[in-house]
Amino acid sequence: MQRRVFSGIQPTGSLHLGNYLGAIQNYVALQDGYEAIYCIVDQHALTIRPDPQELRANVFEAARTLLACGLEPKRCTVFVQSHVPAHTELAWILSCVTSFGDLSRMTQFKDKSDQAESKGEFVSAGLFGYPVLQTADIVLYKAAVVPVGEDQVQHIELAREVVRRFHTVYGELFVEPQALLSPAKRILGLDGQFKMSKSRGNEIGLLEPAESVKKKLAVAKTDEKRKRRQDPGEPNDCNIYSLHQYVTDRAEVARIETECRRAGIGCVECKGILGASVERIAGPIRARAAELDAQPEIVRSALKEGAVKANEIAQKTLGEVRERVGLR
Ligand code: AQP
Repeated sequence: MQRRVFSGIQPTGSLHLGNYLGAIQNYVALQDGYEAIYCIVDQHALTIRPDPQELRANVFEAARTLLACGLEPKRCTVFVQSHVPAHTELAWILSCVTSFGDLSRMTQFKDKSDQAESKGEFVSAGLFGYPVLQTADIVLYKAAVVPVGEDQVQHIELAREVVRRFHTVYGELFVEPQALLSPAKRILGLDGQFKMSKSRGNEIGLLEPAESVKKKLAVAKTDEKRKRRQDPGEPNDCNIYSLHQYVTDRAEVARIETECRRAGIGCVECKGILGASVERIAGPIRARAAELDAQPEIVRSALKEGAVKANEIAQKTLGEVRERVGLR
């Protein structure tokens, strides 16, 4: 049997360049050599209580974007989490072998609950239990490899711990998953301060028109010590330079590095080159997404077919789990 790869992506709005470089690029590459299973995790998205209409639209939007990025239903399984009920049942069972202390140490929960509390918003138990549902997502498919960005590594470590505890109590059954990081494991947002993310509003959208990306880049932070065009810059203190490393060709990146240090290139020109590099990646994705918009049945049938394949695997694993824990 081919080794399985699994990963999930939240339908919380338009996907961004951080999602693409940190995770989706790997999803596409891993379709070869693995049995690849990718999930649009709509139940995870409920932790931020989206508008129901918006959630429905975002599920379609995420599926369309993943296919536009190069996921091919013939080479992988793409499905929606809520179409496979086994995820939530297994999450409950696993929550009974998950340590409350371990969950309390999850930095993503701390960050997100702090952000919510600072705005006077409610923090749900669902947000706290998020990593248990994520563990269920992965182990249901006995996936060995999980392509993710760096922010998810702690959750995958927790998943490994939960699997070990389950095995100690009930005997070997699952595969201990391993995180797979891309070189772009933590893309900073255009504020140059926080991880690129939808909730911070510091993102370059994958389907964003080139003109809008250009406007965002124009006001994006660079090396703050470089005040005037004739001042030399320090590329290592510039987020625009850091983004170049993942999207611009190597010789051009080397030239930018040298020229920036001797004030041979200004920030405006440098941002222009970055905009063109982003467009080289995003342009074809946008074009393919527009084609899929005109043929929504391609997206819907991929998700339908994906749910059938995923349910088949998930039901088998859930049957084994029920047996082990005494639920039948
Ligand atoms: N900035 C990033 N750099 C590298 N990888 C990233 N990922 C996300 N942001 C970056 C990776 O993308 C995958 C899917 O992400 P997700 O759907 O789980 O959502 P997220 O990480 O919560 O994305 P956002 O935009 O940051 O959402 P909000 O604003 O809701 O917090 C994951 O593998 C993730 O690591």
